[in-house]
Amino acid sequence: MLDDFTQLQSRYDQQGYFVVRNYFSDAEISALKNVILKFHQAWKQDNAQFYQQEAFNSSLITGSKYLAFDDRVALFNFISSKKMMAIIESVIATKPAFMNTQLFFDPYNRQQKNFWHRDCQYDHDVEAQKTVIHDTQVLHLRVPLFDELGMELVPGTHKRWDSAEEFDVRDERNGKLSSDSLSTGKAINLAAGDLLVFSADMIHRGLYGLDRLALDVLVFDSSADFIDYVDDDCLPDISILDKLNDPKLFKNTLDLKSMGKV
Ligand SMILES: O=C(O)CCC(=O)C(=O)O
Repeated sequence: MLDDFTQLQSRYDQQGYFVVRNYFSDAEISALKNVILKFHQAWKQDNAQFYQQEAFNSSLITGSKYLAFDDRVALFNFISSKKMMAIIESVIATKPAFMNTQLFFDPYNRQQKNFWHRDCQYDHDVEAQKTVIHDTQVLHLRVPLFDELGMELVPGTHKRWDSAEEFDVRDERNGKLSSDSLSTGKAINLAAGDLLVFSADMIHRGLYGLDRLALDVLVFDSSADFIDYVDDDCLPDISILDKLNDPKLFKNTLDLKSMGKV
């Protein structure tokens, strides 16, 4: 079921992503779904207008706003479970740190189109993007809760700049739209139980449809400068830490937070 971890690391290095098929059991997905659906219902109610107008994801799933204590414990334990940590550490061997979670769903408006992007484009202008894609990147671990069309990725773009075709589409230049197809795109269909790992800064887009619901866990290398992206409320407090089987992923983040405060 699980490849040799060194292979995963080299696949990630070369392609910017890998998929582990059938990694989670039905019981694991069902327990996770139980928690995530509670979040999603409460979030949709609270954000009805945003949800109906434009949303395709929510974030801060581990926070205290929508989930009760026991559900948060269950979610933190899933994120830092042996299976998740084995994959995370296969890519970030030293001190991986938890950043955030996002939940991807189909837009309410079925006409809404998906869009190619690199996550770094929302924080950096084009010249800076050319540089930061060569720095340490945030890792997305996508856990689909239902079978879904998945994601479309451009392999190798975690380490290289866009071709002219890719840049025109991603940046909507020369009459192109960010929802146009790319000849270099590779669709990765996903089933519940699969795990997709990809670099946030590679060129990618979600594939809408099938009423998807996918949990993305975002993790970074402690040596990189991402701590300001972490919301305090998404981290476990001491009473939750006490209940986690292996809290080090979160402790690494909390350590970085406390270093920033001295
Ligand atoms: O699934 C989507 O709609 C987009 C996913 C994405 O952009 C991401 O995970 O960074």
